[in-house]
Amino acid sequence: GLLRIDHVGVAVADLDAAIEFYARVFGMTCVHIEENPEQGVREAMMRVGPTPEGGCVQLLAPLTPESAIAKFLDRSGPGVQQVAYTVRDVEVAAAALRERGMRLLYDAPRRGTAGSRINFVHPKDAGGVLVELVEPA
Ligand code: MC0
Repeated sequence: GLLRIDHVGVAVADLDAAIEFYARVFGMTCVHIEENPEQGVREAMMRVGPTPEGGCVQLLAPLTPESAIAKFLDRSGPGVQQVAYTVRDVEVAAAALRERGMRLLYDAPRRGTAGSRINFVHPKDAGGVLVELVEPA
């Protein structure tokens, strides 16, 4: 099952400007920056509060015009793009959700932030929310 909220993903056009904004306005701390070419993103993890228990906002900027984030920005503008949940085993969690009628985007997990293994539930099956499953490294 789902263990906790891992992060909330927010699509942004300019990653550096968004990092500065979340730090200055909300007092969040940038704890990780990574480029993920397979996902077409440059992303930053912004920790909420002083300890990891506070969770993270993940800022997502597009690497290419064809990427999922570029498409999202074109269609919807900046804003919440996904809600991600931590799971112990992404394949087990994906199988359980498939059994409940959800379409998973990938047959096999792909690589996410910091060596995690990830999959997604199609937003059309989850009430308009792109749901990500994250098995941390
Ligand atoms: C699209 N739709 C969304 C949505 N994206 N609804 C809610 N949240 C989103 N993020 C809606 C569209 O408005 C459309 O609705 C319908 O879904 C189908 O759209 P589509 O044109 O068929 O599909 P696309 O091309 O927009 O793709 C959507 C899809 C794609 C979710 C399949 O974005 C995708 O593959 N996402 C998974 C990968 C990803 O998001 N990577 C970036 C984060 P209507 O009503 O108009 O039909 S990388 C990441 O998250 C990693 C680094 C990590 O955390 O570790």
